[in-house]
Amino acid sequence: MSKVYRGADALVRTLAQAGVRRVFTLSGNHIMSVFDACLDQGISLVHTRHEAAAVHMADAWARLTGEVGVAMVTGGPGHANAVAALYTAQMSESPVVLLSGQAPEAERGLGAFQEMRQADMAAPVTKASWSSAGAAAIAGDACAAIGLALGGRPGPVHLSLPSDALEGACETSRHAAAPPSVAVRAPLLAADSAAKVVDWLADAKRPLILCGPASLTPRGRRTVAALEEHTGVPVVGMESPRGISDPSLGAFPEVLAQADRILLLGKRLDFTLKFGRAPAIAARCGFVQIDPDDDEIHRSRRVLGERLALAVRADTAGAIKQLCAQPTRSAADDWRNEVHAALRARGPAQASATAGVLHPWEACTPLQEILDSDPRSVLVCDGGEFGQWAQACLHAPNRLINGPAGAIGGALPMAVAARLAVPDAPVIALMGDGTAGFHIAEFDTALRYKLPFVAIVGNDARWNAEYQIQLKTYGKHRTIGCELLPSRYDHVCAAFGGYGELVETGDQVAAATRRALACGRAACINVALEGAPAPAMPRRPLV
Ligand SMILES: Cc1ncc(C[n+]2csc(CCOP(=O)(O)OP(=O)(O)O)c2C)c(N)n1
Ligand SMILES: [Mg+2]
Repeated sequence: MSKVYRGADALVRTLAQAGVRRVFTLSGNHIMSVFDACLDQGISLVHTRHEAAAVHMADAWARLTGEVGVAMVTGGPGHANAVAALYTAQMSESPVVLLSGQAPEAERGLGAFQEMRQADMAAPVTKASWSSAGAAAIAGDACAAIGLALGGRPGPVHLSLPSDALEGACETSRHAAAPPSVAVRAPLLAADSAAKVVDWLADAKRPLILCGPASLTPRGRRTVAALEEHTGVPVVGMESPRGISDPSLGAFPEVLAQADRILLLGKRLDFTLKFGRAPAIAARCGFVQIDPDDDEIHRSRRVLGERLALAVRADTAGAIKQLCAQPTRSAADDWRNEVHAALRARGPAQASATAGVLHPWEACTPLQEILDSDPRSVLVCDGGEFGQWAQACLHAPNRLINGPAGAIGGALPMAVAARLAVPDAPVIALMGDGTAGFHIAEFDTALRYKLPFVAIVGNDARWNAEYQIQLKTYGKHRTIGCELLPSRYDHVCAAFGGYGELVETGDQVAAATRRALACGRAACINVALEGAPAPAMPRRPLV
């Protein structure tokens, strides 16, 4: 075996120097040199059953650890499969780098095997997307990709790697670039701007600080909690595709409509906030925005006009620190209590009227005790109606949801990566039956790598979220194309070698989940479910 130092070696060395410990991947012709190079650099590969699953895993890893999450796939169709999952990472502001092998540069334009305009394809769902120019460029490109993903508003970056660049020789000393020690950040918020913002908030009667997904990582949640403590202004994190109707925010719309001043702190003014329009937000409510992106600020200016009192381009995490460094001014405790009561508000307990099936409330609530049993528990919730119930009923210090992208299917692979990121705590992932089918083969990945977690599949034998839309919009005689079979997803998991149980009564949920956790293998609890609509916003906050 020759010991030529290749582009692939430069890539892997650069990743290792940047602190990357594992790469989520699926093999393919164009990237086998990188697999080979990983043997020498101590980077572990987690190889999956679908390229989109590899990206979802990198996304979950990034959100839970705060590190960059790296996915690597082969060129052409492997790349195309991966791109779909980048949208979830993009909307969740998750620092992911997708490395895709590519047809060799020497064959470009000749109709090469799996030749495709890969960088163009990934561009709309990434912060930056390009193809490496050759072996000598790879280390620098990898550094740049990581720095870009982590900096500013975090998000996915794509780098295509022609196979002849990966396999081509490059010089060790010249081309192993220094590791990216710091991300490419937006400017720091100046102290006088921070003082102005704090004063502006203190002069409000009913102020709110709204944060976006990047501030809702485990570390982010701790810093925004400190910001609320310091300023006395309620801070609300928003990361749901259902926006202000996020079921985990209870009666939030009631207090949002009363706010007189809102600080958008890295929070986009988009559909999740009804574009700032009344009645969701009062027409006279003023705004200040601190955001790492000029584009976001321009958009807010266009939409809000004079209601935007001040807008500053600045790094979000740095701005939180700077705001916390300002002297506090007295804040209205009544308002803060009112906001908290609204956020806590939930509808009443629910039960299914049909024997042998559970209402989603009965399927979810028994799990809280298990999540509470460990301070590092991980809760993963997908979308769909069952996902909304899970988000309304359950909370945990480590929480991953599908995010503003609103794409379903990521929860199962995310749970696998969550187990790697948080090795010794319970990982519980809740998803609908339709959703479970997207990446069900990732039970195999979990079993191969001995990564136990419990998937709770709410099985109502339909794509219920869409069925509910049909009921409301077209009536009960015009439902079509949303029915599924009451399939035994627990048996599917068992067939891969995992643990499975069927649950048909509420009192079995906690016991079955405990048995699943105790068995130490990936597990699926298939819950026979009544297809209820997502929880409606409770009308009056319960204090
Ligand atoms: C990738 C993707 N495809 C389709 C949709 C549309 N969609 C949203 S929820 C949903 C139904 C989900 O069904 P299931 O997982 O069974 O959950 P349920 O709503 O039945 O509880 C569908 C099809 C989507 N959001 N994302
Ligand atoms: Mg369903």
